[in-house]
Amino acid sequence: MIKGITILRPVGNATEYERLSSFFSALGFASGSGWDEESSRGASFLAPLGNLEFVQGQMPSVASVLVEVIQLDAVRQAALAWLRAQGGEAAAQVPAAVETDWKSRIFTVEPVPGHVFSFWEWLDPLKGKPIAVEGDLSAAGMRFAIVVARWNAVITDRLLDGALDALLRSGAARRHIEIVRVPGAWEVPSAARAVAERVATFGGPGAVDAIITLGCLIRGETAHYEAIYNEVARGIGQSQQETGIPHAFGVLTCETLEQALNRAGIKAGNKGFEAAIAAIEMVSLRRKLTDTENGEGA
Ligand code: DLZ
Repeated sequence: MIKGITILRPVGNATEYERLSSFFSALGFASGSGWDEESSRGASFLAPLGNLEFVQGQMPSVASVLVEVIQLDAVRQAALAWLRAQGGEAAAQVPAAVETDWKSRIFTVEPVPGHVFSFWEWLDPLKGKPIAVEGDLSAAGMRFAIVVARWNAVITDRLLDGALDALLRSGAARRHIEIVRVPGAWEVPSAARAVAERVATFGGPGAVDAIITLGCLIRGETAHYEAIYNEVARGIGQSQQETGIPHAFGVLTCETLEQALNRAGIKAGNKGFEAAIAAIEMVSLRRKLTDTENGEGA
């Protein structure tokens, strides 16, 4: 019946409110819905897990709000960068992470006077991790097809570069990557389907472990944009579901060319790279889930 815990922290004024919100956003917290009413407002920040701890005896010398993270050093760098952007002597305000007596590392930061937070991570990265079956990120021995649309080639060529980079750097052999070019996003599902069905039809040669689909639809330049992208997404999803071959979705749907460029390696990562990584993970996961010989899977 319990759903979650909310810790309310009164803030002195609007500046502090904005600064704390900005700090927590900069560290990657997801925003909750919050509220904004006449007499008060609330900025909410979510974490996937929460707990309330009562401590008897000596309190650990940490802030009363403890945030568990992975990649503590990266979080500290993000905190430093945020403080630097605010001006002031940032480094002095964020002491280096130190080891605790509970097998973890921790640093404490006070982004706004009176609001102290401690960020920490387990020394053993597996500690506290929920037990789960997960795919690995090694592509060695895996076979892939990349189905890529020529339309908006300035974008899709970058997506293709990103996907190849991810596959090759993860250990895939170049000869195990087939590139299939199609006119536009509209043609991606049927080509992907043809490749996926080779597995069932021919078995060995030509069979691939996963398909990476790449394309770019730009609303401003695409007639019936919604209709097209719905069909493209549906067709790729259907091919995946009906053939059982993982299909990674790297078809961008963007408002503008600038947004598309940002998602093709300029500012917001390269979605081709991300799709290829997802494909590798899904092949590995599928193998684990269906590997009955080694006691995993069904
Ligand atoms: C026709 C068209 C248009 C207007 N816009 C795009 C687009 O933004 N991205 C894309 O990948 N393809 C586009 N196409 C081409 C269609 O996907 C398809 O190739 C043609 O309609 C031929 O069937």
